[in-house]
Amino acid sequence: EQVEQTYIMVKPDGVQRGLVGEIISRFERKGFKLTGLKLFQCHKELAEEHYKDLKTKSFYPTLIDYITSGPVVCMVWEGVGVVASARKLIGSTNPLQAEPGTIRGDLAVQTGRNVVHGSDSPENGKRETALWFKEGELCEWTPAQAPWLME
Ligand code: YYY
Ligand code: MG
Repeated sequence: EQVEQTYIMVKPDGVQRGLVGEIISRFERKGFKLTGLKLFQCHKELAEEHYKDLKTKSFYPTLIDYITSGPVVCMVWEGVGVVASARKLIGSTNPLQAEPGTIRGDLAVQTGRNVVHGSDSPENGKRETALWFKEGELCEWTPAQAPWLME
């Protein structure tokens, strides 16, 4: 049982629509540990590096415009199995296909406005955390609830 990190981001539409608290709350209630959190205006170079695997896709330019169009909320969540579990909480990329109960299934309708990002592998969790956060911005701590979440 390996502790993983995942990079979660409320995208500009989620911030503009006032969904920050709702989205954070879902990860918090699940029982994962928050180790990084900030409101941030993303610049183009960072957006391009974050989404570099999608560079050849037709939607890439509009994706970069969207992600840089307003502030985002950057988060790092830690826990056993957090990467895959966070992807489940987020739901499918296309919100119309995302299950009810997931963030995208409950709160979004279009792929190009799907309110939240989550890393797709433990390696990308580390890569994206290092990309969006400086070392001093992350907190190592033990939540008071820890012994009540994991035996
Ligand atoms: O990891 P996830 O966000 O669910 O999807 P990705 O395939 O990594 O694509 C990243 C991002 O790109 C997606 O959240 C919306 C956007 N996008 C798009 O605008 N149109 C597509 N056909 C596919 C993805
Ligand atoms: Mg992805």
